[in-house]
Parts: sequence; structure tokens; C-alpha cells
Amino acid sequence: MKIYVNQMGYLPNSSKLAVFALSQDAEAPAPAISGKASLCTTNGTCILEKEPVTFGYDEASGDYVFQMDFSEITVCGTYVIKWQDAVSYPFTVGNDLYSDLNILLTRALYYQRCGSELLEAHAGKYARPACHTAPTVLWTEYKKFLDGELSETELQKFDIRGGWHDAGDYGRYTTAAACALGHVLYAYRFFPEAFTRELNLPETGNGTPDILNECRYELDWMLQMQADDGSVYHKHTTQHHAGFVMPHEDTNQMLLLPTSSMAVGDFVGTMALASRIYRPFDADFADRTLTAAKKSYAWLEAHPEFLFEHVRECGTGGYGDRSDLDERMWAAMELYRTTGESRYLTDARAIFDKQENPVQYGWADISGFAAWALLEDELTMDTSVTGHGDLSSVETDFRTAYKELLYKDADRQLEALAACGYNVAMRANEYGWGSNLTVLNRGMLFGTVYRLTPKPEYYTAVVRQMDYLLGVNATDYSYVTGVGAHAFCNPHNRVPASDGIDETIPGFVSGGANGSRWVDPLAKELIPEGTPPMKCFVDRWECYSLNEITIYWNSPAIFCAAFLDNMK
Ligand code: 9MR
Ligand code: ZN
Repeated sequence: MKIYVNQMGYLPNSSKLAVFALSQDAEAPAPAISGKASLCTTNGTCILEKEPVTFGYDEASGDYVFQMDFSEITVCGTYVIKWQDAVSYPFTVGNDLYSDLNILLTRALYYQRCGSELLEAHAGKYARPACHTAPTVLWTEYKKFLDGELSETELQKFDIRGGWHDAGDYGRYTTAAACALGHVLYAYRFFPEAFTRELNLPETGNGTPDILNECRYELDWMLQMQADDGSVYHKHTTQHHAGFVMPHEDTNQMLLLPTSSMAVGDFVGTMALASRIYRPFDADFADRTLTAAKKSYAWLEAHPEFLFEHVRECGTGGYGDRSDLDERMWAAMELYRTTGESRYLTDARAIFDKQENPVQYGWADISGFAAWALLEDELTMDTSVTGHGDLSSVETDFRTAYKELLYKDADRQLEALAACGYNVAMRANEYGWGSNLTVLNRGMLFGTVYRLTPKPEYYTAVVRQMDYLLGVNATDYSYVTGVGAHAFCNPHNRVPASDGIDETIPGFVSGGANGSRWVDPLAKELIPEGTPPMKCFVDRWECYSLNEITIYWNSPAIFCAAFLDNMK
């Protein structure tokens, strides 16, 4: 038997769940186990005895599962749970857990910074030289150079630097960046009280909250991705991924890959949102981002067609898509919210009606961001936020329609949560590449609807998604480096894999279990065929399809942690 708990711990007043699991075949008879489990302090005093409740066979994990709710334990301290011959990892009940977690999650973004030196004063033993500062060229021209049609001196040179390395690789991708920024900027917008602590960044103390200082680093890079005509380059990478070397050792030619309409829509949404958020701290920057957003919106209006070219000769991340409707809707919605001009609202509403379920928060479909913009005042619980006076009937109708979808989706995900022995809102067929993004996106969805209608089930569902991430899952791992007694520690990330430092940079979220294990040779070798999807994971740095980290897997965790910290 295994006992799974949130290895970081639980907030004093939130719901608390432990899972007891026996690995067995679906058809095997129910195990004959009974008796009480005990919850004890780490010095051995048992303060709660309780009989776990049988859940039964759980499809996603292939486990026979029992559950124990121990929400009555509200006293701060460190505990373990015991049942039969099993003991859980120790965990804490404490008030600041999610606040402390958020510091690590956000500082992990700082460690992804490209283009500037990380000084010892801020990075400690993880200090490293600046990387990727050489001039960038256009892929279209570079290809001609490779084919001998242009000489080196004929290539246009661009000085583009900064931003966060996307993931375990050193690329920077516009739509991935927009996804991460959307999560984090809205986390700050909705839960500002969760972001008052300093992060020891180079900018700390400049009068701007550190979470915005960190995001500004990415925004400054993103602004450079706008082409003169208002279109936006899809990615800024080398032709192929670097080997497992430190970033300053990757001196391959930096390239700007062709513009895409998804990148343009995402750029507009991000910049228009940034304009609202940064205005109180830096009006010039707010003006600059708004001007940039409007310029790219004009490009979108002039180019209604979907535009994306997958450049096969370039082996870095594709971030392909089949539709740009969500990006266009978000762009329009943010510009409406920032400027109050009704034409943008009309555009957003027209696109909304063309989509089936625009309640997504991942890099391919960011439609749910439009709902955050639309409902911003209700979600911040601050009616002064929009400041557009009386709502037009167009906006009122739009709000009603969008809320209906949000509730419908949240309620559907609550059913998935109840149907899973680990109480995570995931179906057995949903463990794909980066499954932790799905887990956390559902957390954000539950947090969003809870702000609209504070039903306790929605709140608890956010807790459960984070519990899964931090240890209530069938792999026995906490999926955040440095957090919990058994945290994964070999991320597929070139920096920790090549920095020669034993202790992994803390605060990175793993992509997590991936039932499609065959995409990655070592995963295929190490994980036997037929392994239940929730268990398709190994903590090996080579396994890029299981154990990579990305900025947009950290960002939804920041949102969920801020929600829980703020609403505790
Ligand atoms: O996160 C992406 C995942 O959803 C896709 O299935 C996968 C394959 O296309 O690509 C992932 O994105 C990677 C990106 O292309 C490059 N940087 C690292 C990302 C995480 O693995
Ligand atoms: Zn770099």
C-alpha cells in the first residue's frame, strides 16, 4: 500500500485529502482491508484515528483506492499518516505554504531569463553569464545564405534579446510566452494581495511589485518580436535545439521564424492587458504597449485569414495550431477592456459565437483569457476596475453567455474529479504531453468560477488540483522541484542538467505523466506497455515528453497558488 498526501502540505482551513492505494487489476476482487488510519505528529503523538472510505478501482492510476478526509486538522504543524504497514511522507499544515510556493514558482521564471547575466546576488550558486546576445537574422534570409544565395554581410541583423527560455530548450516562442504572461498577469490582477513579497530580483525595490518586474522582462522581449508591418514573429530560436550545454555555450545563429496570425493575436492580447496592469507604475510603458497592440490589431483586421507556416527545416518547438479564432477574440476583448471602444467588443462577440467551448487556457487555445478580460471587474471583486460606466446590452448579453459556458465546463470537470480516486479533475484519456497543464488549467477554471459564485466545491477543487501536483498522484512524486519530501529532481532542462550543481533549481513544474509514452525513446523503454496513464512518468532528464519544464507549466501553478493564498 501507498499513502499519498500533498507533500508540501495543507492550509489550516482548507479541505484535506489523503489517498491510500493498492496497485491491482481492474477485475481483481476488492482487497479485504479495514481498520483505522492514524494521523500523527512527527514526534509520534497520534491525534486522529479514522477509517478511510472505500473509493474502489480507479481507472487512470490502475489502483484500488481508499480516501480519507482529515479537514478537521486545523492546527499548524508537521504530520504523517499511517495505515496498515504504510506511512506517508511528512507534510505541514501552515498558513504561508502557498505564498512560499509562489516565491519559488516565480523565481524559477527568473532563472529562465535569457540575454542577461544572472548575478550571484540574485541567483546565488546558480549565477551564470549572459546568453544569446549575438545578432538575430531572419530565417527567410538565413535559408538563402545556407543555399549560397546571400552572403553573410547581406543578412539584415536584428538586436533582439531578453525574455525567458521557453522550457528545457533555449527557444523563445510568442504564443507560449503570451500563454504564460496571461496566467501570471491575471493572477496578479485577481489576487494582488498574494504578490506583496519581494523576490530578490535585479529590479526589486523599484516601486513596482516584483511579479510585474519579472513579467516585464518577458514583455520587453516580446515587444521586439513585432515586425514593422504589425505582424509578429512566431519564434526566436536557433535552427536546431542546442545540445545539453549551458545557455551561454549555445552560440548557434539566432533566427526569427516567420510571423503567424496566432502570434499577432496573442501579442495584441498580451500588450493590451499589460497596458492596463502597468499603467499605475509606468505610464510610458503602458502607452507603448497599447500603441503596439493597436498596430498589430490593424494587421489582424487587414489579414482575416489564418496564417501559420511550419518551417520543417527548423527543429525547435513548432507551437502549431489549427485555428487563430481564440487569439483574435482575446486580442479584441483586451483592447475593448483597455480602451472601452465598442467596436472591439463587437469583434470579440462575433468570434465567440463561432467557437464551441472557448474556455481554454493552454498555449494552443487561450480563449478563456477573453472571459477574464470580459469579467475582470467581477473576478477582481472591484467594480472600479473597468470604469466604462453603464454596461451596454451587448456586453451584458456577452457576460451572461460566457458565464454559462464557464459554469457548464466547471461542473463537467467537477464530475471528472468525483469520478477519479485521486480526486483530480482528469479523465484517464487526458494524460498527454504536459498533462500538468491540463490539471492546472482546470484549477484556474475552478478558481475563476469560484470568484463568480463562491460554491465551496469549486474552492476545494482548486485545492485538489494542487494536491495532485504536489503529491496526491500515483507516481509518488511532487511535481515541483524542491517542494516536498519526494520531489522530482531531474527535469529535462538544459540548465540544471549541465550546471554541475547537485541541488536542482527549486520551483519548476514538471510536464507530468504522459500516457503517450512511445513518443520518447527512453520513456518507451522504461515504462511498460499498458501502464495506467497517471503512472506514465519517470524522473529522468532524458525524458522530454514526461519531465520537461516550461514557463507555461509554472504560470498556471502561480495562478492557483495565488488563488489559494489569497482566498485562505
Ligand atoms: O508543450 C508542448 C506539448 O504540448 C506538445 O505536445 C509538444 C510536441 O509538439 O511540444 C511541447 O512544447 C515544447 C516546445 O515545442 C518547445 N519547448 C519545449 C516545449 C515543452 O516540451
Ligand atoms: Zn539565452
